[in-house]
Amino acid sequence: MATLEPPKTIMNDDGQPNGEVPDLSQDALLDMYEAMVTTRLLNERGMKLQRQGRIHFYVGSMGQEASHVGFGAALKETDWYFPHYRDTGVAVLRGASIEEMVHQCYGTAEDHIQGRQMPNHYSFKDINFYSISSPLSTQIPHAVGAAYAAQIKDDDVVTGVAFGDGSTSEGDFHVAMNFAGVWNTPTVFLCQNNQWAISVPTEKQTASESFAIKAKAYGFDGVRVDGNDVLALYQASREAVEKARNGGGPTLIEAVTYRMGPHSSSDDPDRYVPQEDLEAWSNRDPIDLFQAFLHEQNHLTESEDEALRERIKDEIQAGVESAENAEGPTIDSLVEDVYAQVPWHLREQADDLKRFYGERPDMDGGH
Ligand SMILES: Cc1ncc(C[n+]2csc(CCOP(=O)(O)OP(=O)(O)O)c2C)c(N)n1
Ligand SMILES: [Mg+2]
Repeated sequence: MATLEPPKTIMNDDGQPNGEVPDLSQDALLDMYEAMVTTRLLNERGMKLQRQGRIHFYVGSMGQEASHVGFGAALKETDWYFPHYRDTGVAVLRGASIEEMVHQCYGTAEDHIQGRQMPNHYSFKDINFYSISSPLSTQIPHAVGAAYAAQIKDDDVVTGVAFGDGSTSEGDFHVAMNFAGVWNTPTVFLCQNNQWAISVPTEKQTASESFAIKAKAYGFDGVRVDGNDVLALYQASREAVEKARNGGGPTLIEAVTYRMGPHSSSDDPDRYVPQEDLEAWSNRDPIDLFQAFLHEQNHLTESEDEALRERIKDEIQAGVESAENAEGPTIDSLVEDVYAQVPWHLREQADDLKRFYGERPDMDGGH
């Protein structure tokens, strides 16, 4: 087996460029940084809220903020994004507000999906951010289908789709890769190889020498990129997105990264993640690298950085207060947003449920 080339990188361990830096305005760089920091801070607060019993689940992205933000930043706003469940940063980058995300985590009446999804499984149609899915890989054929539709309609749309290393073992991944290759669809695939699928390490996941190489079998290119280097991720994604937009077909990007937190709030990684691996990867924490780059290149001062973090924390706190004072979705909403006219048997069931809770006010079951 040929020796694997190291993943493409731009920043060294001190966040200083050792390669050509992509042409990005200061505003664009700072937007990416804000999205990464917001994701980390939401993650920290979300895990605490879950431990306090205030929300029932959280799936974080500690260590993977650069992987998805660098990728998302390379797409145009009119392109569609099909997220992995760790991709909070792309929703932020596309304009989702912290308040709406916190309401979603609580499943309030102000959550526009009305508590229909698990916490932080966002869905924002107005910003072309497709619904996050808990069942693995379902978004991958959807992204290829949407790209194929755009190709037929001659719409200027590229679809970007993200998933994990474990997700490549699902049939949906292979079906989607095959159709993308055959139809030459404008799709860019991002495999966030964080080395784990819950407690299953990558060596038990695949016998391939990398995840990127899987693209070869489907007739297109795969590239391995340092997933903790937001600039390298952006650069590789930019090239792939432009190629897709110009009719050059799909690309698979493997972001080589590490899951620095638990799989989710339901997991105890101390039982299987080697401490020394975690320590080694935390020396290339994606936020620390980008922070050092921005400071050194005079894009952000330490006090501006501090003020940014305080503002985000305040927004999260305001979101929590707003969500905790909001009503839950109404019982009627259970049946009213599926059919144009609610069928009689669903109306009857909703009325029964309202009567049930009406007689038991102590149960706080709905209104
Ligand atoms: C179809 C399906 N099978 C199994 C699961 C249970 N499950 C949830 S997350 C996960 C691991 C996914 O690993 P990976 O794709 O590497 O993503 P990561 O969590 O590491 O980001 C599994 C097996 C699921 N959600 N859906
Ligand atoms: Mg994984």
